[in-house]
Amino acid sequence: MTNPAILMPAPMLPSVIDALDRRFTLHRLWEQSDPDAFLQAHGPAIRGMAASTLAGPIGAELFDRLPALEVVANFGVGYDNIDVAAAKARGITVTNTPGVLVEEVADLTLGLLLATIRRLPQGDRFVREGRWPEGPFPLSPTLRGRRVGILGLGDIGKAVARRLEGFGVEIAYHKRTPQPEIAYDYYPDAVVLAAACDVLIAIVPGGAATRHMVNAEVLSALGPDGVLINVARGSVVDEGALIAALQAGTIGAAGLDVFEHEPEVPQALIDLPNVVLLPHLGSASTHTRDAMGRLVVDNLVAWFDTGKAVTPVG
Ligand code: NAP
Ligand code: 8YV
Repeated sequence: MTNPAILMPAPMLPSVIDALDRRFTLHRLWEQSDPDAFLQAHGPAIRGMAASTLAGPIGAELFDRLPALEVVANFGVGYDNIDVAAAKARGITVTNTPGVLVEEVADLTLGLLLATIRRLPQGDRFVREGRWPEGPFPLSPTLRGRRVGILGLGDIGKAVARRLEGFGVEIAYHKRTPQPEIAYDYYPDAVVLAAACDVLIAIVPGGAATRHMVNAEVLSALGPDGVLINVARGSVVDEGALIAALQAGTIGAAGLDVFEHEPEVPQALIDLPNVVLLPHLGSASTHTRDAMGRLVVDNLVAWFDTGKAVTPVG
């Protein structure tokens, strides 16, 4: 019996490629000189896909060229890169990588929060530029006495909250469904959460439902000492409104791991002194990316061995 054919639209970790090569007939779309002709010739035989955000949006247009597609295994817990409704309409199962990256992303979130409030990258630059002998680095704002609002108290939001408890700050949250068993104060939307807090951490999924959830009104409610941390998706924050708020001093600072048009970062953000910018590093350790890669492979293997994925979405 021939191995099921799997399409990989964009490169993934060598460990993932090797594992899929051993078990399946793996087609590397990005290596094809004419991807269109390749899909024309081989699309009808493709039964699985290993996807990532590097491949761009995956939806009806591609699915129509893959009539035998059964399963799309996404490298990432967020799957806003995939049109799940279009997949569902065609009976295609979508999987993601929950669990294995939760603690890593939460660690990064706390690192970004401290770096932003205590201006750690700015301090590092100060030393490297030889400016310390000229006088001390200016005093920074503080995390002390702050109230932190978590927008999206899911797996990662809860892991962030657990860490914040150790920092002795007050915690509040917003999500669509309140969880009365959780001791933190619940707020019914992003504006009232921001008004009650002076740090806002965005960790909701991306997509239409959360697009620009952090807008000018939310930023204004956060206030002039307010700090925004975005580790969710760039689409969650209205980047234009954020730049305007930072320039006007409507909020105090921002720490951003994600952007509306990655890997492009607006020059206006780069020029601002009160912003810490990271290139989407949330899960980006060797340890965690390897675990995510194994789950992508496990999902495809389980699907073709048993007809059931390990971590299907929805
Ligand atoms: P999760 O466990 O599914 O949690 C998502 C949370 O967001 C839940 O509390 C959910 O609660 C809430 N939510 C969903 N839609 C909402 C809406 N429209 N309005 C308000 N709240 C909403 O997911 P997770 O594992 O914590 O991951 C969250 C997201 O983080 C991912 O989808 C991804 O976009 C992002 N992420 C980023 C990185 C990075 O590298 N920066 C890494 C991993 C993940 P309700 O359903 O009650 O609303
Ligand atoms: C990955 C992420 O960097 O899991 C997610 O949702 O944003 C990150 O862990 C990304 O998915 C890699 O493509």
